[in-house]
Amino acid sequence: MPLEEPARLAQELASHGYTADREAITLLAGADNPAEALLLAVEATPEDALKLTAADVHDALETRSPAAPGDDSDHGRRDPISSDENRETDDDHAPAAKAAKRAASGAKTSVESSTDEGSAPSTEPSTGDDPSVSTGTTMSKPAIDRGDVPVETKGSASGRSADPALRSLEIGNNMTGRSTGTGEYGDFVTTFRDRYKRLAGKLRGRINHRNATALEASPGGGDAGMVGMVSDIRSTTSGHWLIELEDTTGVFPCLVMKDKAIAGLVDELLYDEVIAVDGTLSDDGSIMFVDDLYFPDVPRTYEPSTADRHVQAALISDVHVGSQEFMADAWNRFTDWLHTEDAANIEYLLIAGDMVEGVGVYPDQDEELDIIDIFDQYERFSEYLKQVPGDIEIVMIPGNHDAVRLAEPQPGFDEELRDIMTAHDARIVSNPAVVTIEGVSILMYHGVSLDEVIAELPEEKANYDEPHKAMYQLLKKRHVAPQFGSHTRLAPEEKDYLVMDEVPDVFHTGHVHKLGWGKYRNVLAVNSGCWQAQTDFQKSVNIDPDAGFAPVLDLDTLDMTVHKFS
Ligand code: D5M
Ligand code: FE
Ligand code: ZN
Repeated sequence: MPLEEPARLAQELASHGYTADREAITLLAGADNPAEALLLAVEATPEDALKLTAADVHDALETRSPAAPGDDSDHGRRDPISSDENRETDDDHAPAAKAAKRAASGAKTSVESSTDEGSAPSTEPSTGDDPSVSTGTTMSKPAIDRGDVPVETKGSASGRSADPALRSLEIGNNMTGRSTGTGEYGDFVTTFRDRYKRLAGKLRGRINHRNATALEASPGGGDAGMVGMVSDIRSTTSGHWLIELEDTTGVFPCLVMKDKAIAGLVDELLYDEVIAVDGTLSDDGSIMFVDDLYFPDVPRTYEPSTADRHVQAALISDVHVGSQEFMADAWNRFTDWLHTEDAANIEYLLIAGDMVEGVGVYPDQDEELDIIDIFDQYERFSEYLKQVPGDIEIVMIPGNHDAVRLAEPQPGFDEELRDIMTAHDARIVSNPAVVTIEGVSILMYHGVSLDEVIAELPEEKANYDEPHKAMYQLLKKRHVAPQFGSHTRLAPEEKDYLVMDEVPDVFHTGHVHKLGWGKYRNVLAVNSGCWQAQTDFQKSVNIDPDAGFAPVLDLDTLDMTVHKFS
């Protein structure tokens, strides 16, 4: 059998409009005549089905063999849940129904693979002690040498047959369908009050604080502390820093002297983030001299959760289908690889925005479009997505190139777009959203604020070559986009969905098209690169994208391996 048979079969199935479980592909690949088997399976599968399961293939092949029973008795042999119930349908997004379906297909899968139970999953990537993860600076990129990909045989199937019943995936902070904002000024006040309330709550216990009005009324001298939102930062003529902090009662000026150790923290500050300061009041009580400055931050002792079994998630973003620079070859290699034994433990695929190139996102962007209609772009994206094994759970959030509002939080795609992308029954959720997979919470955020953080902060604290460092800043501020106005747009909602209420175990962003990861107080920050080669604009500003990489996260250890497909 040719080496790429499984991948070729997956593509062939995609051209017929089906995705397929890996096991279904393996069964086809193991048939005497895979091409013929594929046609039989396609014929035997109802047109409204979106995914071919191992049971479908089994049925199709069995039905044909002389000894095979007829349709009815065939059903009797199978799992009690009929294949029709087991299929993914357009209108069936209810989690319970989905869980039931997955459990059902899990039951089938285990039946199908029972013959090769003994084979061990021997080809999983060895990432257990990848030192690059903790340093966050070097990359381990085991280049995919397609010659090394083991030939798929029927016998190897069980090693990578996942039991969907073991899976769990929950979505939090999803504001899709919950937008309340009208864009009025009053809405912004509501959002900022909520931001203040929630972030101040994380800081109050750390200092002895008074509100702005109380500070103003105090006679002066003595210790003072305040929790506030940064409303202004100015340097004084003598080089000190004047920070205006605002709370729900007013604004109070706080002075950070340039010779203080904490003066170095001032250039990490962004407008509208919430901090606490501690110090003394001036004799006349008009200003506070700051001795200490605190961010809501991640506790130093934070212990992330891990999955109970060896299972992996691929974290990608910025696919940019529709752009002339979309790297179809790299994408094809990636999805081919997902069908191999090497990728057997990858049961989840997270896509952090910019599925398509979009239209009118930047001036002159249309000159580099391959597909000019936005819906056609999503149609094509959906075709590319079908190459992903049907038994991988997909979660996606929008980015600034996607066809949803630009202002954040961005709701998940509307019905029209969802209808285009039904093949995988992907979870389509808001930007940002928290995805908890088998106990591991992953904060997904597209990352537009990274441009803002990188522009505002000193090079060593945030830069495009180490995007994870800019992510550390966001973790420290416990907010994905504190400052808005130049790159980031804010949509005022009743609640500030951009606040990180809980510390995530993993923080996944994209947008800057650079690959970088590292740990900040045990939280893994991953910026996942892109699938788009350098655009003319990027060339003009010297952005050298990391295109065609797939970072793969071990959910049981939170170690990362990066695979290269470009
Ligand atoms: O963002 C990709 C990266 O490139 C991100 O850092 C913004 C930057 N970028 C790309 N094109 C432009 C233009 N035309 N102006 C400003 N910044 C740009 P993405 O969201 O994929 O475009
Ligand atoms: Fe992008
Ligand atoms: Zn983007």
